[in-house]
Amino acid sequence: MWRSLRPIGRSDASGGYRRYAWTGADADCRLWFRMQAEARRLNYEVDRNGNQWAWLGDPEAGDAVVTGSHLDSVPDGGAFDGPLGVVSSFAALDELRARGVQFRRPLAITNFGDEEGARFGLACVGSRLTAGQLSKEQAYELRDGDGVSLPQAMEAAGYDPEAIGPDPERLARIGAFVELHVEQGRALDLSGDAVGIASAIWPHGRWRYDFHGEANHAGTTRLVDRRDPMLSYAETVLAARREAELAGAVATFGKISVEPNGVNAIPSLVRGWLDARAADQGALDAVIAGIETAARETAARHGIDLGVVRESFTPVVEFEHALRDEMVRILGEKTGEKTPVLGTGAGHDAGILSASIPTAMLFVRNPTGVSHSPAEFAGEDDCVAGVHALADVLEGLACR
Ligand code: HGY
Ligand code: MN
Ligand code: MN
Ligand code: MN
Repeated sequence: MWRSLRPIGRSDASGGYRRYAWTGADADCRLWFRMQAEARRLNYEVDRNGNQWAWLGDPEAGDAVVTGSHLDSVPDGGAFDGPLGVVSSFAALDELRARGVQFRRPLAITNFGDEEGARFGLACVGSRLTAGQLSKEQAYELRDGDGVSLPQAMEAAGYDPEAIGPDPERLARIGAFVELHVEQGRALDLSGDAVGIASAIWPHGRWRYDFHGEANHAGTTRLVDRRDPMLSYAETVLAARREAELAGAVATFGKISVEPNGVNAIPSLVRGWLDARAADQGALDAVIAGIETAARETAARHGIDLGVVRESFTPVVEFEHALRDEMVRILGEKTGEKTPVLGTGAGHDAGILSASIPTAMLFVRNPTGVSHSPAEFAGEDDCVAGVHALADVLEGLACR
């Protein structure tokens, strides 16, 4: 199963993945998901927002146990972020069938669309739409770098963008959602555990900084006559690192666009995207305020007009204690050990859905700690341990 998925959307140049929403690679991933579902005689469906579901049992019966993740990636992303959760869901179902368990609740496996937001700039679009955290109007505003709108991209991929919108009836039929995910950090590597359970997702958001200066000739414009936005952008990036260290947060300017983007032209506009996260809201507020203050100071000094737009924000997610503790109990019964519980700075579909349904996450050890990079890794034994843990949790939730 893993081998049939791995080549899809993989760049020979970087070894990373380029599985962006509603592109050919995304379509190939979706076809892969459908084939896995139909090979297991699951009832396959696509919801109004393009998320894929594979059902065992009657979806209408209610109180379903759902597991899954996403198949899309960041630019040159790793092989495990998302796919490990979807592959492990199918493998855990195979294991439960091999155990001969009787399912007492409907079970579904999902692939949530556009979780990384690599193409349209907003993370978790599929799950946000279904959970009613992104309106149809807001979704219709999303555009990729070529100016293609989300509805245009969906339509080109054969989906009906008119249908998108909240799906509370679907969520009302779900009793628990569990997402298995490769750990995006080294906590499990440091603790010596193959599998962990999530306690919380840090509050995090994305801000767009627009530095407007004055385009001019790179060769004939004296330094004193320049209003160069690249200077203010650069000073703001350095300030972001300083402010993050002060606040005990993380802040990243990982994406930039420059107009007119010519080697011999002083830019008229430098647009930088900030990703900031912190273990608590106070620290996040402090780092965001500190960065914006520093940006306004450097912009004033260089005669630059500054615009700051908050593009997305996800408040802290405390996973529901009852489901989390139930998972600790189930795994403790099976393994005789206490599965570690750990927080994460990474956003997930489970984080979005936790506002609507009881959700939980399982993490699988990543000895490199690296993610959103081709260097992301999880060892085969740990992946198998993740499948066993997910199967144990699903059995405890849906079969007893
Ligand atoms: O950005 C994130 O934290 C997630 O991987 N989408
Ligand atoms: Mn990711
Ligand atoms: Mn992910
Ligand atoms: Mn996710």
